[in-house]
Amino acid sequence: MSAPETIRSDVASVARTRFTVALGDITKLPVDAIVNAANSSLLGGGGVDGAIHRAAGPDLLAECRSLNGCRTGQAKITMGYRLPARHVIHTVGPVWNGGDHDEEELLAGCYRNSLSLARERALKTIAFPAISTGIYRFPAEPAAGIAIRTTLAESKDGAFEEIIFCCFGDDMAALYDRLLPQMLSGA
Ligand code: AR6
Repeated sequence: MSAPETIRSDVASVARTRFTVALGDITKLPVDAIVNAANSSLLGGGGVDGAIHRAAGPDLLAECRSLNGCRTGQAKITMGYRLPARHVIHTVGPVWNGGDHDEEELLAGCYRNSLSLARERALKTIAFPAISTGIYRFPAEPAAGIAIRTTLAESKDGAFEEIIFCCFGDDMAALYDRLLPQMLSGA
């Protein structure tokens, strides 16, 4: 997988899964599925959700209308339409509200349920944005820890070839570049 507008570093592999950090726009990635940090309406919004709907075109919104929304921590799948990605997995992260409202478990659910849909469809290459860390204000470091821990646990069966953490800024990419080797070396 490669894309002109992303910079990637190959960080580590566990079993048959390669874990990669990408810096740039997730809508440019030609993977089996990109994950959308959506809201419970699934009808679009700002941030990465807005970017994905703009790049995919109106057919994505039409399919999303048929899904009857999505609960926080859950995930639903659509086609990718004009995106280079074949599918979009829409998940709804928790709004950060101090940390004692099940935010961590709900965020882990986003990663777990997204990968569960990918596994059901035999999708092998999956790119995640840093779910909940923008408009929903989840602190970046604990969010990255949850993302890595949960995706690692879900890939132990070798179902995925590549899991990409697509970071939309240097600070987020540096955080994943630091945490990934640390956390994967203990795996
Ligand atoms: N590619 C990759 N990552 C991106 C992109 C992009 N094109 N654009 C933003 N990010 P956010 P949330 C990063 O706010 O916090 C929407 O309105 C961004 O820098 O997109 O889960 C939805 O409809 C941040 O690190 O999602 C919901 O209402 C990460 O993606 C709400 O925002 C997530 O930021 C969801 O908020």
